[in-house]
Amino acid sequence: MARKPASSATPTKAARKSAGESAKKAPKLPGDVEMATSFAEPQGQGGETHQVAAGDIAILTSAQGMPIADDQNSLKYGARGPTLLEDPHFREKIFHFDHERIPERVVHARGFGAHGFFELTDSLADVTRADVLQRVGERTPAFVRFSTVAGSKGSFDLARDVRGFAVKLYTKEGNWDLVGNNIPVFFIQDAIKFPDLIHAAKPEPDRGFPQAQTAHDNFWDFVSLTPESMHMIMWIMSDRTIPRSYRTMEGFGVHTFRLVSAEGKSTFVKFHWKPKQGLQSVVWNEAVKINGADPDFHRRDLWDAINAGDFPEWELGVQLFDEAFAEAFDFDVLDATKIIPEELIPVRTVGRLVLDRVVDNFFAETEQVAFCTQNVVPGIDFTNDPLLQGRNFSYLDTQLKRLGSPNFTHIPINAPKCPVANFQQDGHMAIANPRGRVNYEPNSWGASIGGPRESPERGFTSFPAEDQGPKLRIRPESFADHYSQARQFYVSQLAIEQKHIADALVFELSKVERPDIRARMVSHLLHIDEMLANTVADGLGLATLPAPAQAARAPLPDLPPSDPLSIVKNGPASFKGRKLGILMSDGADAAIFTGLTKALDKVGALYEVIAPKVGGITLADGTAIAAKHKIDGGPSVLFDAVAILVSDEGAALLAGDAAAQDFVRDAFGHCKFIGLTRSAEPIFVKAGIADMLDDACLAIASAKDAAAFVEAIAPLRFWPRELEVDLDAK
Ligand code: HDE
Repeated sequence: MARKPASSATPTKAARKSAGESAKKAPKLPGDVEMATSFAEPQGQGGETHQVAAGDIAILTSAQGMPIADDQNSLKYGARGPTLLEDPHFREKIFHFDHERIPERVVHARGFGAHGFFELTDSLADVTRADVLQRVGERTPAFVRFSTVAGSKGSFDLARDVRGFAVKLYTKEGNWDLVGNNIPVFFIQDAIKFPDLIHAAKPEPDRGFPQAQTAHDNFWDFVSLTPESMHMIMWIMSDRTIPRSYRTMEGFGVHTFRLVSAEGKSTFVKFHWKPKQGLQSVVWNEAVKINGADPDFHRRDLWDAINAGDFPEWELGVQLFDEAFAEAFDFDVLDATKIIPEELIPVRTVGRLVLDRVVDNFFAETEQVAFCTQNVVPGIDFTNDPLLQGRNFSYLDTQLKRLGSPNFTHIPINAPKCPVANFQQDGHMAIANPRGRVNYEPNSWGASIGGPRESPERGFTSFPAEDQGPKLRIRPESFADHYSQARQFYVSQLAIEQKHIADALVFELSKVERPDIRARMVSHLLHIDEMLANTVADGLGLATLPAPAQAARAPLPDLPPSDPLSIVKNGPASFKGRKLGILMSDGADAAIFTGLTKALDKVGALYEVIAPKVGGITLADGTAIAAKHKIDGGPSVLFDAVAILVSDEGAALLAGDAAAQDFVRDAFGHCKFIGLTRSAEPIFVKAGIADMLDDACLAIASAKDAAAFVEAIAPLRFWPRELEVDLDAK
């Protein structure tokens, strides 16, 4: 039985348009003169793609620019016949789709990037000839990509993990990539162990899980057999690995680099990025829940902040030191498992990094950006840190695999913003081949067509460090102390932060199936802090304490605590840039709501309304307020503090709702500041916490109270509460 062709039963707007339904004004074709914008920036000799006719709707075209008449149906014999191989549009479209994916990064696969600028605030002309570090006030375009390390591209943002903090500065003398982390030390001292470390941290190879977490046997097996990782273990078990936002974490270059002056003098340097927003983290139970409520929590946060004009900012700091300091220092400055305490070498602030523009296209920019540690500029140089030396090979190599061609430098996000002139040519996707007849040098074609020449004056020269000695596969004796700085980090933390480290160790090791691995970890902790070792052993239910691990070198007597190592000591100064969740119902007090939102605006904070229905609520005075979330889509874990503004009827309604109960119970359990109107009480009663309310649960009865509440919520959390709500603390 013949059936009616169903093809254009409900043609889409675009199909109607291209079928010429509006015949009044003929749509412009790509070739027409009045061309305006292109989706992709023209690059090299490539020319414009995807042309858009000015003042009109773009015409859909094939990749070759052929206008498309019908994008809804493939070409067939009859209405129900076989699809014809002849259809060029269908073939091209499917072919392109089939090839959309590129390999994800082998580490740091999940990330998020943004554009901005670096501005020099203090010239480093005295120690380096790096052009970007000469002139105070000069701005250099920047692109930054933040990332987690272990998870794959689609994993959740709040994994307990190190964060990447990779900065590309498009300087006038080439791209300078400072590919750092949010932690100033690393797990290993020699790059040859990197594949083992990453294999151990990633999902176990037979089963393909766990995803984006180190809480499994292989990771703890490897690190417990690798004592050099103990300092890093202290950092990753601290709340540094569960940051509140990319905006609220530090960045570190990790390695010792060199700055080289115009006179050829070398100064060692460690790079620091310090967030103007203060250091902020979440708590573990919260992180677990955020991952379910909003797996994109960090990328959304950065996107929202930049789009709202609240541009995140960091100071660039440098620790500068010479050979004499390096010789006298207790540790080897080439050992990436060590810091130089700021009390010994103060951090000199020399610039600021501001992120003020989100990407236009995630794939083109964030995914295709290619950082390479070898990308330095004249005046910046490497040291012999064996981790850095290994990275210099790895990053260039991995880009070839990921981006498929040595011409990845032609991709706009990777292309320098200064002149590029050399004789490199051809290869896959060569879109910026040099012009002219001459593609070699030396040549005798003269200045105009002979192409670029070296510049001994301006060009990059390596610092002529003297190195000699036999070839050896050996770890220097000066790298042998694995515990002293781990202890220094631990004793620099406040009691609440030390508790979080112990909690994290117990949590992670409780996921480890082999008891001998758990005990081996405790044997290392005994060198770091006996109390910590005992607490963890107790938390794991170890029957006896193991003997201390064999130490390659006895730890130094106590190193002094260092304040910059603590998050809480370097927390936010106000609620600026943070977000209040306001749980509301119909009939909520209008004066309080207005007072609260005005006070938040005043400090530069954000708020979101959570309501029984996403359509919003009506205040007692009849004003309609839009909601951002329906109650079960806006749990309190998404906010820095919460307020409950409800009427008596609203409270009665919400008190019986599990999501509303969770809202207040979680806010309380996560030590958040809570503002509440008198009517809100039934919700707290039903949540079972009404008789526990403390000094950080603030009554709001007027607009004045609301303003006082916003002042009171400046600290990160109300930590004394944790001792009341955590079994481990009792
Ligand atoms: Fe990386 N690392 N890494 N790493 N790393 C990569 O490069 C590597 C290390 C860091 O947002 C890879 O393009 C080795 C330390 C960041 O695109 C790869 C060693 C630090 C990013 C690689 C290290 C980092 C990467 C994977 C040990 C902090 C993400 C994809 C010697 C200072 C950059 C890629 C982005 C990415 C190798 C150790 C930071 C495979 C061999 C230490 C922020 O090349």
